[in-house]
Amino acid sequence: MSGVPEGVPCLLMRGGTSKGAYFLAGDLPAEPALRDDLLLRIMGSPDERQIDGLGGAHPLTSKVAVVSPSADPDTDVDYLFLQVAVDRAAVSDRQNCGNILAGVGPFAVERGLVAAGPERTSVRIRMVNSGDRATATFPTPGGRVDPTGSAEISGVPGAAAPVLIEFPPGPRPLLPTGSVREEIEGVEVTCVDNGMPTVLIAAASLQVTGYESPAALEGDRGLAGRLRAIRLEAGRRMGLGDVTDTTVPKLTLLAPPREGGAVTTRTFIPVRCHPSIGVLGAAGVAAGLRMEGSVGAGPARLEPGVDRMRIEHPTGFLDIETSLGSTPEGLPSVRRTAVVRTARKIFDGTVFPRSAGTAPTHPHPLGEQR
Ligand code: NQM
Repeated sequence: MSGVPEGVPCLLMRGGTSKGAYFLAGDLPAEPALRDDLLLRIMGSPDERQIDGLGGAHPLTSKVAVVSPSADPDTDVDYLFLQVAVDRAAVSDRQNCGNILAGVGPFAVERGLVAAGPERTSVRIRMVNSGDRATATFPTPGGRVDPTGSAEISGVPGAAAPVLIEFPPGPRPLLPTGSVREEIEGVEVTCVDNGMPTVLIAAASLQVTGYESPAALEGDRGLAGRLRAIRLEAGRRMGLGDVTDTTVPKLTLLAPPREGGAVTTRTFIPVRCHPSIGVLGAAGVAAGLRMEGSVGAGPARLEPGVDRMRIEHPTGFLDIETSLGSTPEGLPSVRRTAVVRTARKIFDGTVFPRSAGTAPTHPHPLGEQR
């Protein structure tokens, strides 16, 4: 053996407001422990700067999609999302990612898993992490993925081709605790799961306005402690067990809109404050706002009879469509969710992982999931 590390075929893509490494499942080890070790070495973790890998030193740019043909006749491809921690040697499959999802359809066409239509292509995707499904539709003029277009999304400079993502109802209850509103640590919350377990909290009930910058909120140690305590208990009540080391549930602070939208948000993922908002996180907010009696119903300004709503976040807004129905027990359920994102292939090539057995000896001392 020469000791020269083997390269792995990889497509680096921006998906929505996130960026990640996309792989065909067949190009990675099938054994999860070996796969995760390889991904840590590819992304450059654990290291606050991820200087020796593809990762961008933030949870939103330390993401991986693993894609394969689907065995399910109702979907074309399986998409496994993996969150690679930045400053810890940890890879988690406990959450989905709706932003990285935006790149999965174009990736499937690029890699020949799905044949492109002459004008546009729809790819039916099974999200392996949660069992949820999505259909992504995007332009493929002349049978090729064309990322150019006029769709703009807040948090991404310029414009690109729209990727319409439609979600049918998922297999899990929208209200994992069975309640529209409950009290945790003396604070009223609504625990919701429209593809991403999320705890909704009125910003005012935590003595913040909800209009602070992410940096200001991240720097508020008192707030961080209260959010952590709420999250641990909410995770338990939502059936997620001990969530100390997991990235779900997320927490979203809500305040009345300031830019003509339906609500203002600040989302913790779960320690860092998101510079915008996750897609499935936004889907949870949108569903939560529509539920009578939820903590979102107070700050929300909704247009009656209109499925689309504008969710404001620190760098702009995200437009999302949702409609709700109800379960036979009379609890709210989701009929449909749809959102437009953009995605772009940045680099297609071979990535060379750091050699095995060369983990940094001085990772960031913070031992908690960020
Ligand atoms: O909620 C961040 C992101 C996400 C996830 C996170 C996402 C989603 O912005 O669907 O997109 O919540 O960790 O990529």
